[in-house]
Amino acid sequence: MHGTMTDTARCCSPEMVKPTLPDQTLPTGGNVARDCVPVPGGRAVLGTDRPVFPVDEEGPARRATVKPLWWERGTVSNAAFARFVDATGYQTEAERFGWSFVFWSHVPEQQGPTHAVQGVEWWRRVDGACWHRPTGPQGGAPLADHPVVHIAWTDARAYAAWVGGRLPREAEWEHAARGGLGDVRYPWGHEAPTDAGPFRCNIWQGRFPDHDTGADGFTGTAPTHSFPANGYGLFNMVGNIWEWSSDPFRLRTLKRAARQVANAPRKLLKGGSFLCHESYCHRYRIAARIGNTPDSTTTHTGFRVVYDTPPLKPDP
Ligand SMILES: [Cu+2]
Repeated sequence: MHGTMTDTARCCSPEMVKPTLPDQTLPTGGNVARDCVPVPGGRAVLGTDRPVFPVDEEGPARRATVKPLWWERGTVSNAAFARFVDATGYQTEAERFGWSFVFWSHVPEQQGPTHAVQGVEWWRRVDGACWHRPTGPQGGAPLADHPVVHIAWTDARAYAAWVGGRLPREAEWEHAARGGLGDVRYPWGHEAPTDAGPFRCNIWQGRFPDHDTGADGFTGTAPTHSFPANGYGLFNMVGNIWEWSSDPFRLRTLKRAARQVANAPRKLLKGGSFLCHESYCHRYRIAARIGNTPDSTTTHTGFRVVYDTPPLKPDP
């Protein structure tokens, strides 16, 4: 079930492999409020020569040509996703399968015992957890300005198509995250976050997975437009939630025995989440990367949309 999980410590992602569901036919031309900025193209830095998790193939640093794009400044919010669902009747994978993964300390007490995922016991399977009940049926509705979560890759792709955009590729994502600063480790530069601040992103403080002190203001998601934007005006490119990209996740260098599992079809995610901490899952770096099956949904997975042409203005 966990694939490459044993290769490196990861807060990151329990995996799901589920039967394929029929596609839902959706209209296009969806119209939601978008807060977009143009990001110039150029020769992007991709990866790093100082990898923390070489097994993830963070390195070596190389160059890729990236086109100019329009970027949503934040990840897709619950308010925007609700508008999509209202307009299309779309049902997310977590809703169709009836469950999703929730971080243990967010599961409401009334939920009762939950099934822990072996090896990453802080992840709990919660029946009825989905984007509009992010901690399960016993918990509340999500906050409108927070990122939508429990989103499968297929859900992200469906939303992006509806609004006339798409998911970014890895090179595009890293280029945008660096905000014009060159070969930097974080969207704000080289300085590593500490538990004492200054707080520039939403990650874990304290001892993972027992106690998040929330010193950065959050023990779960933060609003999509929180913390200072980077040089291109983009918010929360690292931390907060993992963001699906359009690229597949393939590891080239794994030993043959591991390859079969590790090369199961996966999609690449970028950015790290509110669960990442230097002590355990130091993946709130621009070059960090994980893969997960397109079916997998968790409380810390969502997405951001990019546009090849200037996006539509929303209806007043
Ligand atoms: Cu992590």
